[in-house]
Amino acid sequence: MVDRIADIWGPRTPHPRGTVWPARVDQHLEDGLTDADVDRWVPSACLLCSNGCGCDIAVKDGRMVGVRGRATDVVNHGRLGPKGLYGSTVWARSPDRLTRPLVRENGRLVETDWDTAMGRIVEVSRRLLAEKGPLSHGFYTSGQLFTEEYYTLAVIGKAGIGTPHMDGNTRLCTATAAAAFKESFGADGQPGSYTDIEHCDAIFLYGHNMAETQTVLWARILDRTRADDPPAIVCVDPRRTPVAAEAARTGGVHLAPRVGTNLALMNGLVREQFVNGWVEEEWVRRHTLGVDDLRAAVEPYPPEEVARICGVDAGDLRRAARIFGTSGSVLSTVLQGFYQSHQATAAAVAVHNLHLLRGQLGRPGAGVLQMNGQPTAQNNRECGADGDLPGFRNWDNEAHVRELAALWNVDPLVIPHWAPPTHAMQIMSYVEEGSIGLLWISATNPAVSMPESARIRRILAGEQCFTVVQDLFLTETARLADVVLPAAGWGEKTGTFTNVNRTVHLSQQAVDPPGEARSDLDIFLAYAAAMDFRDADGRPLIRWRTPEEAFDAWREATRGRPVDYTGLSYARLRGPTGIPWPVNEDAPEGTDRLYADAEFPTATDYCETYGHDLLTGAAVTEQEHRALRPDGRAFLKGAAWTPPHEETSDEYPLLFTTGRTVYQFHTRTKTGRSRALHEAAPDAWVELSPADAAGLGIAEGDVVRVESPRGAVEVRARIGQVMPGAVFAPFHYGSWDLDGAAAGERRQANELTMTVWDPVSKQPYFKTAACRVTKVRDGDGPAPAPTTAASAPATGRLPGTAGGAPTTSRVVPTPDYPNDPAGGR
Ligand SMILES: Nc1nc2c(c(=O)[nH]1)N[C@H]1C(S)=C(S)[C@@H](COP(=O)(O)OP(=O)(O)OC[C@H]3O[C@@H](n4cnc5c(=O)[nH]c(N)nc54)[C@H](O)[C@@H]3O)O[C@H]1N2
Ligand SMILES: Nc1nc2c(c(=O)[nH]1)N[C@H]1C(S)=C(S)[C@@H](COP(=O)(O)OP(=O)(O)OC[C@H]3O[C@@H](n4cnc5c(=O)[nH]c(N)nc54)[C@H](O)[C@@H]3O)O[C@H]1N2
Ligand code: SF4
Ligand SMILES: [Mo]
Repeated sequence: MVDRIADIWGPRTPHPRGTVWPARVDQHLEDGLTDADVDRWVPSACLLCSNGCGCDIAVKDGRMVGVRGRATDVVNHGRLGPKGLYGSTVWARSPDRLTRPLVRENGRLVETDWDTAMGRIVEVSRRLLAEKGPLSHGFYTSGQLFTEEYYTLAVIGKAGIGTPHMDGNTRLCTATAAAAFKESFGADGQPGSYTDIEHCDAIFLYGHNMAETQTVLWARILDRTRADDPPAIVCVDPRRTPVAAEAARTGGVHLAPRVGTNLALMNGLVREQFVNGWVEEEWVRRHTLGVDDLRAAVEPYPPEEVARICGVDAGDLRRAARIFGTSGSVLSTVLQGFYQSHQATAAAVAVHNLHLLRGQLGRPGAGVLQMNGQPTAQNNRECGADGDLPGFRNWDNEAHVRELAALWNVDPLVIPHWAPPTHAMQIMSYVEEGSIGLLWISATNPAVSMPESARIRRILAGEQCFTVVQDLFLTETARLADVVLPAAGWGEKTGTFTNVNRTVHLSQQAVDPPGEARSDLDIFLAYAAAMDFRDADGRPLIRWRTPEEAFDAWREATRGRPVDYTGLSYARLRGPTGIPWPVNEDAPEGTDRLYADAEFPTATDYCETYGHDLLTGAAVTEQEHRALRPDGRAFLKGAAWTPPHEETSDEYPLLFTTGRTVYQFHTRTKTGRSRALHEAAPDAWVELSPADAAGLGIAEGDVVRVESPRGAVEVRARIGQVMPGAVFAPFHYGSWDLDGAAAGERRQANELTMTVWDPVSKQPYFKTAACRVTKVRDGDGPAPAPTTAASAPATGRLPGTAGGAPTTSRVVPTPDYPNDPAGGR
């Protein structure tokens, strides 16, 4: 029995390099129930991060009462992490679930029936379409719905209404991953595989606290670093995370760059490859474009200059570069410390540059994982509810638009493709100005999660726009809506989703949703029916009714595209494991790793974008792209580092950055309702370095005020592991407590962040702002921060965070995993 709050990664199963990761089945049943109490187990996958661990849901008396990892699943080999174990099922029975639609009457939200709620939406929608046309509609969705739901919404938005104003919170999350893939390789799609962990010599984690944010993947790494012949870990993070600690243990390097200087650091690493002759010249000549421009772009970044800009040691930079340049196989992972920080796409692309220069792609151990965060972010990008065109099609390519028009039997002119799709922050600006008169928000809580919260609250509360919010709970955002629709959640509906390394899972309905709550698919279908969207022949535009029919329709949209689902079906997905796309006649078992033949989807007629200048975001034209004749070669692209938008000053001398703790998921609507997870991280805090805290007269647990030019929070201070000059805040805590009490805005990290975004990916910068910290009063105990992982106190003197109900963890015989280079079928 294991307390998985205290033991985050569970027991080790170390194993030699090149062998299969052993299977270990983790299980948690609520309230001391045992296997004998469970009526049935329903196959699914965990929806609390992008890792997508295969699991079965325990059902008793029509209720979800626990989860068990699936030993046969290629993703997790049976394991689950603290969020998956303790946070997957409890929220579903929470007494404050939304069970009936709400509409605003005289300023207040009141319960109503579906006909009334949907009737209001349809009335506004029809009126706006008649008076102002399609640009009056905006859809802001999620990284947490299912494929079938995104695809349906995409068809509604693009072919039913014809609005370019569609995006997901994926813009806040993994827009940069998608953008970086498109720039380097021509299309979205994860090159690497989790199986690279078993084979590599070194693992580089860039702005990625994997130990807390994909705990099961980190357990997979620990099972190599704690065995013989471990890979060297290199960590790029301004905090001393568990990843950084592992770098020290394995003889790797922890580079802690000043917040906002990632690109300078990357340029330094790339330059070292050239200077030391580590570039695989022949591979680069055959498979890439742009090496001379890249060499010139990184020339101004010798180690001493990088040291000056980033505040890292020049020797450490050289050591990290040497590990990259001399290892036989390297795996890199990238996440929000890059995607949400200054010059995001350029920095993420620089990781590709390193791999391309060294020919480190497409074979076991040599891979890139531009990570996702949300469990279904990938599907939104694939299906195009985020504004992209479905199937990684290029909105700028008339032939791609015609393919979709033929598939949907609509006039190509209906499908918005006259300008780039509108990104989320721009959608909010149109809502602010009132040119978008109907904003439909599904499965996201922007009042807490978007930057510059005061502005977002003002926009959503304003009279100028009619807002619909579709959620499980009355969130901060739902409280500002005109209509609130009660949704069914995970386990209460059926659908598919795709994890970081392209593995598709079928998540089956285990229980009924509460009250009148409906699946997001049913809600979108009901809207489409009420709006009576028709195709060119007058038939209903959307002809599917069930999740499976929606999946089959989506599968057709992937034919001939890189994201090829043609070999997948619900029947196939009911098997023992998720299956990574592409799945087709050539690859019936799916594909573990892309680009094994170093053939990239860059041909002008095939690619998803013609590309951009990484410094300015200026678009490359079709003609320019064609003239380069990329024809399957990857792009090497560089850019100069520029100082971040908001630098420190006398008034705001510290750098503010934000992120996560292992125990909470986002705005906590699920994890906050689990007692174990809630108590492990019950309230907001900020992390200060011991040096800064001493200078400001601040001790552990003191209440401090943190201010930026946009707002302030008052929370307790953890004297922690962040580098001097930086202040770290978790963004999980909104203005309402989960027991329904108002907590005020004084603890919401996004009060301080700013409305700026990357020029290429348009991802907002949650990780750079200037701030000042002052002490408000003495504390009465330690900060409410966990004492484990990256939030551990610098002194290490506080008791360890614990208190998870017992879970079981059993090592079981290791099955064969399809496609696994170390032990597949
Ligand atoms: N427990 C938990 N797990 C999650 C989630 C969750 O909410 N909770 N959310 C999921 C989602 S949607 C996402 S997107 C992922 C995010 O996963 P991560 O990206 O791993 O998480 P973050 O904490 O946002 O940021 C990672 C690290 O970036 C560092 N950082 C901050 N500024 C900079 C900088 O300028 N440069 C560099 N190099 N690093 C910087 C921070 O110190 C932090 O340790 O996690 C997923 N998994
Ligand atoms: N300062 C700062 N801000 C950040 C970040 C950061 O690192 N720092 N990270 C950003 C990132 S990467 C992300 S991903 C976002 C996350 O930000 P949000 O998406 O706003 O966070 P969640 O709390 O996951 O919101 C999801 C909502 O969907 C609801 N929901 C869950 N399942 C379903 C369903 O099946 N149907 C419906 N209709 N609703 C459902 C939940 O109750 C919840 O209210 O935050 C971003 N904001
Ligand atoms: S690693 Fe992610 S997907 Fe796996 S159990 Fe944890 S939260 Fe769920
Ligand atoms: Mo995310």
